[in-house]
Parts: sequence; structure tokens; C-alpha cells
Amino acid sequence: MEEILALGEPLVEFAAEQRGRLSSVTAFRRGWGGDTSNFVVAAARMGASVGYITRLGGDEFGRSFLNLWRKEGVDASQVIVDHDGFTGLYFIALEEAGEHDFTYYRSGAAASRLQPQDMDPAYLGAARVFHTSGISQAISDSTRATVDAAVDLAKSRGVLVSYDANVRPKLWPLATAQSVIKATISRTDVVFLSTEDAEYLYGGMRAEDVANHVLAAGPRLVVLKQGAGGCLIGSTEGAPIQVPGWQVQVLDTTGAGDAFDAAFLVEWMRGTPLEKAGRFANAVGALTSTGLGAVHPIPTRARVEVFMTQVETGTTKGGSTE
Ligand code: KDG
Repeated sequence: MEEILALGEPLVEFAAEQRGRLSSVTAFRRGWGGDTSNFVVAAARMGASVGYITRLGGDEFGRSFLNLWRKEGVDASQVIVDHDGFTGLYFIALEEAGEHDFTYYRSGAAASRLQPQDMDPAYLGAARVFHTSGISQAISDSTRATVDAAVDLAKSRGVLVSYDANVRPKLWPLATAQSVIKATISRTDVVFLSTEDAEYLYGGMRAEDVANHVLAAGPRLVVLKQGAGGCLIGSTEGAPIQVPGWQVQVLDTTGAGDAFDAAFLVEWMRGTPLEKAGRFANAVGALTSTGLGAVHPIPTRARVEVFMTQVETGTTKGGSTE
């Protein structure tokens, strides 16, 4: 039995090794991405027992994901391999200040064939938390229906639902994203939003107002991820808490938000007070943005603890995973 399960699409990653447009970049580092896969790897590195639900292509890239999850201790017993399907992929173009632009090749990939019958209710029902995202809902109608069914099942079995809006206007029309994501937020226990997500969903609202608005829709916890600015945690149990970020040398922010979600959830599930959980998750997000690509730079718990102690005692200015 795994304490945390996630559902979504793993994507093979090609991260540009030079800044600039993809048309001029000639060297890429091959890694792994896909928001919910990044999330399970990060949760495993934080020490949680985790499992993943998806469909993979019966190709070399699919095999490399199975190897990754095995190595990281992520349970993939429920992952279906589509022998006639392929694993989706994306390229990261690096822009200024760690910002990036994604180019996807994922339409029709195995994960977009996921359907509600692919889930084992007993497997999902035995978890403590189920995590999914707006990206998982964006990739196809059947995957969206699977997310819906999983959220219903989790709620009926008393499994907490965690949700990252991860708005990606390249994947679906913004109006559809807004209505599907807002409807899902109202059925969720813990919500994660980046500053960009909040802007797409609640354009122009101040962070505290976004938090209150989300809490009024039903969730008990909402975490607004503000990058170098840290995070704002809103909860039904008290006033919003602003938690400062950590200063690091940012190379690429890909996956930092997914690693943040995992770190925050794992701490919260262990009973860590919200502010401390936010501080820890901020450090995990910051360290993840010091390296190239989504998965390679996600730190282990031991690495995060060393980093936090070093910064707190003034023995270092920032971390780097490169
Ligand atoms: O959060 C990082 C992800 O966005 C990245 O790994 C690729 O899953 C991805 C997506 O769909 O954008």
C-alpha cells in the first residue's frame, strides 16, 4: 500500500544545453519530465512511499521511465504498457532568468489513452493522498474522464485529493482550462497554484484574495507558489501565512513546482506545521531550479537539510545541483 498516488502523463525530456530558440540549439540533455511523474519522484526522494498510474508506450522511452521509477522506489505495478503506443516527449528552450518554453510532441501518446477502467479502485482506495493536475486533464477527453473518476473514487474512499492546476494554454483553450480547473478545485482538499496559474484563473486578484477565493470553493488548504518570493499558504484553520523563499543561482525552473508540491505534501502529511512545511518545500523548489531539466536536480531530503543548515548558519549563499 502506497501513501501517495499520482496520475498523469510522463514525458521524455530534451532540455536545451544552450540558451536561445530551439531552431538554433544543437545540444540537448535527455531526461524525464511530466508534472505528475516529477511529483512522484520528488515525493520518493523526500522519503514517502509512492505509486504512479499511467499508460506508457512500449518503446525505449517507456522502458527508461520504468527504470527510473524502479531506481527511485516508485511503485509502477499499475502502469500499463501500450505495446502499440508511444511515450510523449517535450523540448525545453531556455530563456532568461531560468524561464523556459516547452515544445510538446505528445498528441495521441499512450498516456492520452488512459481510461477510467484502467484504475484499480482497491489500489487507489488504500492510499492516503491522491495527486493529479490540470495537465492530466488537458491531454485528452478519456484522460480527463479518468481524472474525474479518480477524484470521485478518492473522495468516496476518504482519500485526500491534492491538485496542481498547472495551467498550460498550449494544451487546451484557456476558457476550457478555467472552467474544468475551477470545477476540480471545488472537489479538492489541497490545491497548488503558481503565480502564473493564479493569473490565468483569477487574473488581477491579489495573492491573499486568491487564497480566500479558493478556500471558499471547498479546499482546506491552498498553496500559492511564488518562485523566489516563497509561498503563501491559505488554510481553513487560520490566517494566510507568507513564507519567504531561498536565494539560489537559478538555471532552469522546470519541475521546481512539482517538487515543491511533493515536499509540501509529504511534510504536511507528517504533521509538520504549515510554515515549516512551506519553508522546506521552498528549499526543495529552489534547489530543483539550480539544475537543468525536471528530474535530475530534484534534491534528496538529506541534501535539502544540508542546504537549509548551511544557509541558516551562513556557511553558504546558495545551492547548485549542476
Ligand atoms: O512542471 C514541469 C512540467 O511542465 C514538465 O515536466 C512538462 O509535464 C510537462 C508539461 O506537460 O508541461
